[in-house]
This record gives sequence, C-alpha cells and structure tokens, in this order.
Amino acid sequence: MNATWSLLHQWQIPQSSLLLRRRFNFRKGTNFVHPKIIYPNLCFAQQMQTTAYEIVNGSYVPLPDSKQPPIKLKDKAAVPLEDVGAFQKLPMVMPSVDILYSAMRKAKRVSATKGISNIAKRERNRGAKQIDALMKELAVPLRTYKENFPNKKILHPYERSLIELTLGDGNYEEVMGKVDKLRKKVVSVGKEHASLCAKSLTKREAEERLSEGMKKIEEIFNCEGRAVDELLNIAKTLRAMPVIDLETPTLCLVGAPNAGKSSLVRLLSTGKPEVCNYPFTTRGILMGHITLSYQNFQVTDTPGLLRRSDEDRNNLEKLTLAVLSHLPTAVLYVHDLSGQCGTSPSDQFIIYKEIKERFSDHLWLDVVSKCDLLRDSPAIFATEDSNADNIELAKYRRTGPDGALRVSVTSEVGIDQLKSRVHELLISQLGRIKSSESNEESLEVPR
Ligand SMILES: Nc1nc2c(ncn2[C@@H]2O[C@H](COP(=O)(O)OP(=O)(O)OP(=O)(O)O)[C@@H](O)[C@H]2O)c(=O)[nH]1
Ligand SMILES: [Mg+2]
Repeated sequence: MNATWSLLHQWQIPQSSLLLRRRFNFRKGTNFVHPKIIYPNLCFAQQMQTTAYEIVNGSYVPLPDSKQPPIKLKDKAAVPLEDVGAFQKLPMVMPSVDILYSAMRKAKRVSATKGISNIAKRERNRGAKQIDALMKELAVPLRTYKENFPNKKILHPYERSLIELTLGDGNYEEVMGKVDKLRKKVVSVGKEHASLCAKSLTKREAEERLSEGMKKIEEIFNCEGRAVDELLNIAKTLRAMPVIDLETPTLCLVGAPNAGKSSLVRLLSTGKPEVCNYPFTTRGILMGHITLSYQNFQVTDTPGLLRRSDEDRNNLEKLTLAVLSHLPTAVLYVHDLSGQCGTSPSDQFIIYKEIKERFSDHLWLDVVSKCDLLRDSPAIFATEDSNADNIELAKYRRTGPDGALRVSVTSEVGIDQLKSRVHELLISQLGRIKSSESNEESLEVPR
C-alpha cells in the first residue's frame, strides 16, 4: 500500500457548517463556530494525546431508539442547539475556599462613603457596604457558572449521553441546582443582614451586625460551598472527554469485550488504548487519529458489547451505543472466533446481527480478529450446541460474516489489506460528508 500511515496531523478548518446544521438540527441563522477555531491549542493537545476516562455509576437507560426529551420553546436556554465541543468551552471553576477567601478579603477592604461625619452613621454605612460586597463577590462567580455551564437540553445528543453516562443521570442538573440555590441563599441572607446593619442606631450595634452578617454568610458558604467543588470536578471530567470533529471521517471499532478492538486501534492509529486479556479493559471512548495522503481521519475505540437487552446493559456498553446512535461514524466490527475473548461465537453472532440491523445506515467493515489462533475446526463453547441446525451460524463460526477480513495483530496477517480497506471506507465516509454538505448548500441557494 502506498499510503503512509503517519502520526502527523493536519489542521482541519471546516469548509462549511451547513452539513452539521442539517444533520444535527442546528437552527438556521445559528452562527456555528468550530471548536478548533476557538481553541487551537486545546485541540492540538487533544490530538497529540490519547484521552480516556472512567465511567462512573449512573442509571441512564438506553439509547438507540430512545427519543431525546423535547425542547420546550419557552425555555430560553433551548436556543440554539449546540455542536459538539461544548465541554471545551466550560468556564474555569474556582474551589469554594478560594472564592470565599477572595470575597472576604475584598469585602473587608470596603470603606464607608466619604464625608459621613456621624460615627454611628459612618459605621452602619461601612457595615452595610461590606456585607453587600461580600454577597456580590460570592454571588457573581456562582451566577457566571449558572450562565456558562450549558443547559443539557441544548447539547449535542452525544454529549448529552456522555454527561448522563459518566456523571450519572440527573447528577449534572442536581449540582447546578445546588450551586444556584447557594447563590440565592447568599443573596437573600446578604440583603437581609446589610439592611439590618443599615438600620443600626449606634456604632457598636453596627459593628455587631456587620460581624454577624459576615459570619452568617461565611457559614452558609462553608457549609454549602461543596456544590461548587462538585461542579469543579464535573468540569474537569467533562473537559477530559475526547474531542470529536464531526466533519472528519471517523471509524468506530465495535465488538464483544476482549475481541481485540484496542489492539487494532493501536495498530491503525495514533490512539494508544490499554490492551489486556480481560473484558472491559476499555472503559470509555478513546480517540486515535490517522493521517493518510494528507487527509486526517479519526478512530474511536469503544467498550465491548455483551449479549443482553438494553435495559441490562452497563454504562460502558451504553456509551458504545451512544457513539453509534449520535455520531456519523463508519463501523469496523471485530469478531473473535478463536474462543479466547470469553463471548461465544453464537452470542457474538446474535449481538452482531442486532447491532448491524440497528445501525444499518453506517458504512461497515467486518474483521475476524486473532486469526493466528484459529484452528481448522471452529471454536465451540461448552454452553453452545454444536449440533444446532443453523447453517448461518455454522458459517459464521468458520469465517465470520460475508466478506469479513481475517487479521492477526500478533502475526500481522491481513494487516496491510485491513489498512487499505479502512482507508477506502473512510474515503467513502468523506464522500458522504461532502455530498451531504453540497446538498445542503444547494438547498440554501436562493432561486
Ligand atoms: N493471539 C492474539 N491475541 C490477540 C490479538 N489481538 C488481540 N489479542 C489479545 O486479546 C486480548 C484482548 O485484546 P484487546 O485489544 O484489549 O481487546 P478489546 O476488544 O479492546 O477488549 P475490551 O477493551 O476489554 O473490550 C489481549 O490479551 C490481546 O493481546 C491477535 O491478533 N492475536
Ligand atoms: Mg479495548
């Protein structure tokens, strides 16, 4: 094969955002700005490294046919729908102790309005202004978080799934709610104490009310500021998610756990996912890149899929389904017929048929992995019925689906052919992207 599999990356400046608007339901007139234009350094860093993240517990239930919640028009945050890349735009969150410390310091520096000669009046003026300043210094960053952390409803469905599956369903909204509740409390207690202070009759009373007010606000923030620290952790987790460019053709590796997906990602791309001989080594979506003939492509490694219904799937499996459901990827489906991966060929056959049917609109390539381990007679698990009269399954056990390539990462059998087939697949994917783009442009041209 002539093409050079290089580690170099090229900047991809999108030619048009029309395709994305159409495919992902952007409103016309939305000023779509590609995340790579705004954050070149960040995207570069993301491309140079492989990013993986752990999935934490959550109870999000299914994806493929799950309808996204309708967007209410009266919700002002529901306009406009976002492109992917929202996590890279999240504001920096300060730890709660830092916010409090900085606010206290600034508030204490506030002095009384000049020209008040009466001592009691001056003191109550200073007290009210200091409490007011503390309240504002605490409330402003909290308001900024509320305004700049996106409403989940406007996120791209893929990113919405990432939030639900990684943080746990409802957790994001819950933390946002707690932060806003804290802000409201600080504002109301601050106002109340500032007004009390302003009504003081003596210098001493003003001093006491100031001290009480400051202490009360400090107590509230100490007690409920944990929400800000939770938000900080959420922002860190979300920022670490791999960045996907929707205009770059993407290959998604899918298959049973332990089938050899990550080994192939390592071989095909810059991605360096962990490879181990146990299921669910890959615990998140992981990106790799391929540059071929000056064209950049993306590769995503995914957690394995088991034979079970969607209700029983773990969040790792749901993440794989989220990629297939919401991202325009080509699929490289990995079948391990050697018996080594732990999922029997008959179970893999059932998973495969279901996934292939469900995502039939994706460009597709099948590979039978670990062909160095394949014997003359196909692997039969103790749990399987070797005499079952199923011609289709018997054929699958021997050769995998029609047209599947046999490859081995260990002996490198079939790898050159795999690379050129993957290249062809990604070029076809590029063709799809371009043709949808030009269709969209022709629709936009006024007659
Ligand atoms: N003999 C042989 N072993 C392989 C081959 N490819 C992968 N393996 C082994 O199979 C095991 C699983 O490989 P992974 O690449 O981690 O499989 P995976 O599908 O990513 O696994 P999960 O992330 O757990 O779903 C590892 O021990 C690999 O060394 C191959 O071509 N031949
Ligand atoms: Mg893996």
